[in-house]
Amino acid sequence: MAAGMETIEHEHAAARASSWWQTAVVYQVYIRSFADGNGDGIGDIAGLRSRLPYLAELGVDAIWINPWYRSPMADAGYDVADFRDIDPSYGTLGEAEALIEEAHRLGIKVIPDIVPNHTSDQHPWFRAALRGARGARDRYVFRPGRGPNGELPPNDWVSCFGGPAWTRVADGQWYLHLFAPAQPDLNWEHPDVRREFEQVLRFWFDRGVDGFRIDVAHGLAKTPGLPDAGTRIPGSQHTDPHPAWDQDAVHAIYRGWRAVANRYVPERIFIAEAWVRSNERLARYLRRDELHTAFQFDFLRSPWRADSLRTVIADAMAGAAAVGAPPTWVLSNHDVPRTVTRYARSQPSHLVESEWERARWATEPADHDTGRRRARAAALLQLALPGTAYIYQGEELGLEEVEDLPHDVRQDPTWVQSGFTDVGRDGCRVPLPWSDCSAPYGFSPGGSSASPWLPQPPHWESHTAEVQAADPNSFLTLYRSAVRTRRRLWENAGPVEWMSAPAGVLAFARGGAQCWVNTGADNVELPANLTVALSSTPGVTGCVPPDTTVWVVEG
Ligand code: TEU
Ligand code: CA
Repeated sequence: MAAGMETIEHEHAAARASSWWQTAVVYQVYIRSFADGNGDGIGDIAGLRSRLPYLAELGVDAIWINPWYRSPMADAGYDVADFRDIDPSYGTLGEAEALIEEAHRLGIKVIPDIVPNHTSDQHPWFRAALRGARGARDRYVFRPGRGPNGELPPNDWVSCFGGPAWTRVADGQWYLHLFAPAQPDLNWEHPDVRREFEQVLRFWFDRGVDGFRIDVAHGLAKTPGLPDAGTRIPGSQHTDPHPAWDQDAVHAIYRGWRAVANRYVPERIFIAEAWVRSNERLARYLRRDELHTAFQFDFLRSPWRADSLRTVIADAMAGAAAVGAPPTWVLSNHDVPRTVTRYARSQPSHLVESEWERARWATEPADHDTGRRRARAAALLQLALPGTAYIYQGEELGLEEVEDLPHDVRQDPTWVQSGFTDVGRDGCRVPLPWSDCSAPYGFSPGGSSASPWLPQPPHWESHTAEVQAADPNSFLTLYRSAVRTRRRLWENAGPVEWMSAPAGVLAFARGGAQCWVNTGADNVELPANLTVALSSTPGVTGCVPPDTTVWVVEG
């Protein structure tokens, strides 16, 4: 067990002045698709452990691991049946403890995902609720239906995956699920729920984890009385107020969590996944007695256009600064189409509410060469900004969204729940290519008979980590150099100072270095006194070509 049980209240300001998480590069491990240690075609802890040296070489400060708890996998592990155990397909609790230790030895912090909005329908609490055990339904959101025989759902809320957010059980009551029917929402007004999650936090903090990414952090508290949402659907959570999202009552929960975290040394931190409608709303989660950081998703919703990117970056920095939190920069994750593919098509003129849906259904052919050039440039932009940067596994290999998965292999519940109209998120979850000339590309150990749980495209032969490690101009080599150079040029370089730049170009200085981003169609000359320290396009000096970012220093 890790040290840290003594009661130490942090001097908050002092902690903020010097903490690793304020400038961290965090790598997102989608465990199911990262590396398979036992040859069953499913990524696992043993596989992750064997690839820790790769992550150390990449130079990341921490890993965020998507849910690894015991789960029937109705939503890839976001349906948790036991928060205190590892799913057998991923390994054992002992293996998780060994992984945490070994990552720490390599200087990598470990941040699991916690899922407090809902449980699995196989969780003992929900099974008790279905049996009608006394008081058990109060831990969830059960209600009688509307209509003469209660045959209509209690309100008009819609599930994020499609269809009504309510399912009727045998005795006629309905329960709420903002996601899949196998993910019943918890009732956070119930003291059992609060107590249980604070204990789960302690369970993992005692095993040495460095923090948690909080799933659907904006969803836990619902407006009392569960009023109709009107025409607003949960999918529009990004813009409109909705009785299920971002309710003020959620903040008391996080004040309780922060008090739990504050009792540990070294510091334990929280990252909120909160889709809220403004930077002002997001900042409320980051008040000094609440969470440490929160994802800011406008960066990934921005088209590849200098004016839009500049607005998004400036707003995100101002929002975070208002509460003294570091800004966070995300280009993609396991829920949205991969960056290369978003940038591979014509770019809309402004921020897109549902950028990923647009990309999923775009009929325009994808130009992956352009997408890759822009994704490389975006990576250097991301890594030059103050605050924390998140790299979703495979981004460092320049992988594209797999848009042509056969329908019969799709696993995301979105596909079925949308009535087969939304292909969902499987295309960004395809197992990583590590080595070799054919599938499974080293994802599973040699001689394994099982295929990867989603099929990998044949051309990934030229995108393996092995091929890229040997190529000085590869994506992987760029990321490795960028993460290292970031420490030297940007880590404590101070605030962004915008510079005037031609249309289509974004330029700023931080400390003694400058970052120039050209989203336009023409070469842009660099002032003669500047030397290129790193460029997203190989072999650049003296100018910034289209779809290129350069890091420059004087002299
Ligand atoms: O996602 C929360 C969320 O709001 C998603 O609906 C997101 O908007 C959508 O995936 C975009 O297509 C989190 C997890 O990241 C996701 O993987 C889970 O499915 C979901 O919670 C339920 O736990
Ligand atoms: Ca496995």
